[in-house]
Amino acid sequence: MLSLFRRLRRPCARRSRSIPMHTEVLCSRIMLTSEFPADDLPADDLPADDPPVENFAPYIWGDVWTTSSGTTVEISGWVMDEYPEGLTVTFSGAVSGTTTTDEFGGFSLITDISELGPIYATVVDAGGLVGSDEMFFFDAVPIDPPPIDPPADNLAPYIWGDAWTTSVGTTVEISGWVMDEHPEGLIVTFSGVVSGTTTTDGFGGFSLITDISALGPIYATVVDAGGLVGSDEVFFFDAAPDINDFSVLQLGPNEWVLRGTVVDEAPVGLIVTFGGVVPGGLTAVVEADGTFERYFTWNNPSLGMATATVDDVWSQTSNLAEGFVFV
Ligand SMILES: [Ca+2]
Ligand SMILES: [Ca+2]
Repeated sequence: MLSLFRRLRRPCARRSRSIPMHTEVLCSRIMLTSEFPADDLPADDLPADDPPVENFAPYIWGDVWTTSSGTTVEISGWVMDEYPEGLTVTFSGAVSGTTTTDEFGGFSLITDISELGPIYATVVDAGGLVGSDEMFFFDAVPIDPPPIDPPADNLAPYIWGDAWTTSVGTTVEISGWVMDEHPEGLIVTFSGVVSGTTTTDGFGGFSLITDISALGPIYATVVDAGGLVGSDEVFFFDAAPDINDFSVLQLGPNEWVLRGTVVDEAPVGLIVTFGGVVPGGLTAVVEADGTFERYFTWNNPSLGMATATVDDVWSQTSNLAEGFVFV
């Protein structure tokens, strides 16, 4: 009984500043009549000469909230009446539907709202008396949220990159950073002598290992979530090879060897070509450590200079190395 009393008080209290005077009177009357509802008392305890309870029109109060899911809203509220349970609440206006009050007069309906506009809730009590309320779904919560504009202070992303050889052929690694308000997950697009894309990590870092078609400019471009663009020109430096310590040695009566070292970013597999006084057509393959040697038979050695040259993977030609042939 006490809980019923409290539940009935709540809507009256919440509406006390705005409900009409007759409603406050009704609230008080409900409290009084509810303290001794006829159903809870034995029949022989009812005063025999009690006048019949006067039926008052139901009072209905409701409000509407977004469910934050599309145009679905929740309407809930209370009906105060001598017998508030099981009454049908009918909605019209921007919402169409019905629901039924619980034992305390509470009701709730989750439904779609067709448009922004007034919602009318109507209830009819057991005696045929009508109560109604007008609810407004505030359009501060938009039915169709407009696209989110980028913040006015969105700054263009800043991108910085560099490229290094992997020391394997023409494969290079390009890596760098994007600085932005939201640097993660941005796509970096490469053009110029490199074609490809990669995605920034949580800190704006990026890396791509790829073949480079030729020595030349590499452009890295990034677009932030607001559509602003940042770009950088990445320079890949690669020097022509150098041949050091080139020598021609006689090992036996007709056995000779050409030796030297290639200094280059990616020396392995380069082909050294020999010339000068040594027999024509001699070449050597450079090892990973840059060294090369070529053994050959030379029956009629000539006094003079042997030469060696090598092209790197970018077809850049080395110095012309010379080694004196002592016969
Ligand atoms: Ca930005
Ligand atoms: Ca080189």
